[in-house]
Amino acid sequence: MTDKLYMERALALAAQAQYSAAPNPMVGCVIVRDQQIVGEGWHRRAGEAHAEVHALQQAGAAAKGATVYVTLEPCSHFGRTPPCANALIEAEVAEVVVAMVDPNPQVAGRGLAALEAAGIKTKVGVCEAQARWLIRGFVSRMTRSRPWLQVKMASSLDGNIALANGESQWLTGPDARADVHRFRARSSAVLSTAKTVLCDQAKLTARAPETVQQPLRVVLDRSLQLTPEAALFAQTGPILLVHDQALQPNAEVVWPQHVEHFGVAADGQGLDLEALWQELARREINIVWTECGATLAGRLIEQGWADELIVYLAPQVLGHQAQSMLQLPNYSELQQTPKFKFTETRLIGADLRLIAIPDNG
Ligand code: AOF
Ligand code: ZN
Repeated sequence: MTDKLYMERALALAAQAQYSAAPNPMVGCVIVRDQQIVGEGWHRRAGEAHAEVHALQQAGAAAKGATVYVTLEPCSHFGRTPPCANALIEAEVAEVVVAMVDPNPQVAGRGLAALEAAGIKTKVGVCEAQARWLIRGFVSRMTRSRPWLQVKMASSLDGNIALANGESQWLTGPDARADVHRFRARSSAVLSTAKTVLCDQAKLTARAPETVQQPLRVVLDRSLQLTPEAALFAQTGPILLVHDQALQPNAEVVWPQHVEHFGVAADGQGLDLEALWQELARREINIVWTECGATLAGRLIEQGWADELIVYLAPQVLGHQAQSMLQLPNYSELQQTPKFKFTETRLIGADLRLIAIPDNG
């Protein structure tokens, strides 16, 4: 097998932790000796052993002189666990092939340097694009100090989300809705607005059977409209209500323990989202999954915050009098409109799921 095939196996192992690794990155490791896989491992969750440790354990004495494939540069720091670079050196492996350098400033090349200093051969960049995409939330938080923002939309084939009278449930089928719950479960936070929460009686929890960690629920409630009676609060699990810092939450209202208020500046555009992203990154949120109406979705796209669009298209048409899925300015030239490129198309039950990322030319 080639480097690429072993690394693809390591990536598949890493992805096993897609519901549990956050805030840590998903990492997979394969140890190969004489063209045989002698050890495999992946990092299950923060605080537990790293991928390399599991793989080394499985390989035992066979690790000596072996080639190690890891989807992320082995760590060099004492975090919640000791450095993997040291463990690899002690096991006397011959070569370490990594998909990408760790963007964590505590590591950032030091793991590879330590291996090389110990006489271990290193190679970087095998399946790098796949590895980066797999841990795009972690990379975003480490390199941009903000989470990776996914914006979910569900519409009719002609891009509408509701009839003129507001009827909208349900456009997409049960498979698409189950798919949404898996996305929620893979994210660290679910973002919505007070309006959506009130209109849809949304709970914003992840209800997929795969769920290991409930995402933080973040609701933009600029003018403090929400009251503790909303369906959202019936479910325990942390909630962050973001409001205009010029307003004070009513001190007489008793909120459940799991609800926290967070004030940011606000102007004609709305709440200061940059301040929110920073706060979410501080709370180690890697991926934010957004489910909201046309106004916030339009703003996130218009202002360039949306890193990934996930669009479910239902096979029905609502017509030009229905409500569009996005509120955007009245552009006068096509050149001004936000552009994307499709990265994936897939049937989910009877609906079509499109994934697109910004195409900034
Ligand atoms: C690796 N292998 O499997 C993972 C790595 O708090 P800790 O000790 O778990 O360290 C977390 C950091 O270690 C994380 O931010 C990232 O830089 C790196 N993750 N490194 O060698 C692994 N999960
Ligand atoms: Zn490590």
